[in-house]
Amino acid sequence: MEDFDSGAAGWTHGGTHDEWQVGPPQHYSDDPASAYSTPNVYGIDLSTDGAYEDDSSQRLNSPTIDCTGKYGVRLHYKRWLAVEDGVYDRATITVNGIQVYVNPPGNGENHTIDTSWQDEVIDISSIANNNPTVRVRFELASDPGLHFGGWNIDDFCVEGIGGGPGTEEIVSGAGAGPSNAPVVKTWSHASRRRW
Ligand SMILES: [Ca+2]
Ligand SMILES: [Ca+2]
Ligand SMILES: [Ca+2]
Repeated sequence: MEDFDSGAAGWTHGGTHDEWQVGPPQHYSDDPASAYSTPNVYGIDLSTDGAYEDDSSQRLNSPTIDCTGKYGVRLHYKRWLAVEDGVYDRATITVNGIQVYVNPPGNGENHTIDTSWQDEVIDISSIANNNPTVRVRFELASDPGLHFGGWNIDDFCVEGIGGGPGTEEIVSGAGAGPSNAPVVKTWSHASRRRW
């Protein structure tokens, strides 16, 4: 797990009007008053006015994560996100270039404004299972008007199971096996590994 509290080794960011930074959020704009795990988060503009800029296109890239031998792989992280309707501003997560999250398009009045830390779990098994090079990207693209606090990310984790003896719980369904066919697969908390 990466809690960003000792920095963010291997993470990179860039883009237009890039304001991604590691540090403590300061309740500017729609940002939280404190990190989920203190002191730090990785977020967009923690220290000036809190809000992302208009006409920005900025991304945060995880290090390469080795999921060799792992199945049922999930992205699990803490989210505090504030973004205008998706028809105007888009907050996305991609894994190896494949979109796995986008904020709802809304109707101009349904902004996504978190007011507490959200525990987010996203099934990325179809992309990440047994994949030695998994890269996660958080991105925000904004239009010329109206802006909010943007992404705040904490306790980032890609988790899966390595299989092996001694596990009992049965999971079946898409993503549970290499072929994505429904299969019986051992699964237990004891076998879940975080890295
Ligand atoms: Ca933290
Ligand atoms: Ca906007
Ligand atoms: Ca912010």
